[in-house]
Amino acid sequence: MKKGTKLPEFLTNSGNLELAKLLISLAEGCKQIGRFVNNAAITGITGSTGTTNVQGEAVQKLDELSNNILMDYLRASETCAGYLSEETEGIFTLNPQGKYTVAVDPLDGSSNIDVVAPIGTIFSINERISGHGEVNEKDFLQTGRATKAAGYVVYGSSTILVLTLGQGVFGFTLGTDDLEFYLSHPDIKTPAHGKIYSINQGNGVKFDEPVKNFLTYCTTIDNETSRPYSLRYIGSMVGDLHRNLLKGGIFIYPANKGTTKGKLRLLYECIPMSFIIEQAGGQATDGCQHILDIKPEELHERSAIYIGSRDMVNKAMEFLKC
Ligand code: AHM
Ligand code: MG
Repeated sequence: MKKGTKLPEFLTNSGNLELAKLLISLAEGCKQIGRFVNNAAITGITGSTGTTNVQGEAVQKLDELSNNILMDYLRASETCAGYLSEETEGIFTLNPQGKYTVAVDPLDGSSNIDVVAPIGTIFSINERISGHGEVNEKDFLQTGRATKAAGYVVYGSSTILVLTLGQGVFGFTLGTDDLEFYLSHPDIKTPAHGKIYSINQGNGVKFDEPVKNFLTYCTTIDNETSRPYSLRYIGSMVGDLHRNLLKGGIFIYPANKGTTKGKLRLLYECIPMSFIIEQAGGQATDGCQHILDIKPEELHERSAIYIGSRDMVNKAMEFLKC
């Protein structure tokens, strides 16, 4: 499909009208979120609600608003059966006859809202296995290999929706005049090798030795592999991964010392991002296995993640020796 194609046309040509309907609603919801993000400092919706979410993290006013917007738009899609969000503990049935479930991080990197740094929405779509009626947890607890579509929207210097339906990765930039998403990045492929590593190195004292050794590798001089690599870390997974997807690089959020789990959530952060990066020719692991092969056991389960350019993730794996 050629550059400039509008998102609805791209989706309706994909041959799956139910999924297209869902994604068009989701994209409309993201446009609304983008509007609120852009105007937040004027309308006074910056800052926290004073409450914490199911993960014990401070809920920003825009987190809550974004969650409500997505639920409303996905309910209106008629084809989204069920909804899981970082912001709510349980699952919701939105359309009992719908075919798909959606897991979302409505506003990722929300600690960056008040400082105009890139933030975003991440989503993953499954085909439900329960048929019809109320959705259940099994609909959501499928491995990443079963993912039907995944994507993210970055609200940054421009707004871009990056999407995969399992046949390549496509980026759609939001036109500010007519508020339409236009295909701007057809068939994105991530470089096999990059020069960027992204990690919260301030947490270094909490990393296990293999992770520390890999970071030493990243910062050692070697002309052949363009080392030392540059450290780039926004603290917003969508922003960091979007840059690395286009330029090449590795993004790491390792497990905490002595555990196998990191900070990021499997169903609505790690799996969708891994599905996208694999579709773009990169790879993603938790240090032991491909993220997409992990069998999720809990809705808000966390995972360590090493994701990005194929050669760089392979090199990290050599250090981890799981
Ligand atoms: P959030 O979903 O509550 O915004 O948290 C996830 C974010 C990611 O976007 C980012 O990569 C990570 O948390 C940053 O964490 P840290 O501040 O520990 O480096
Ligand atoms: Mg997040």
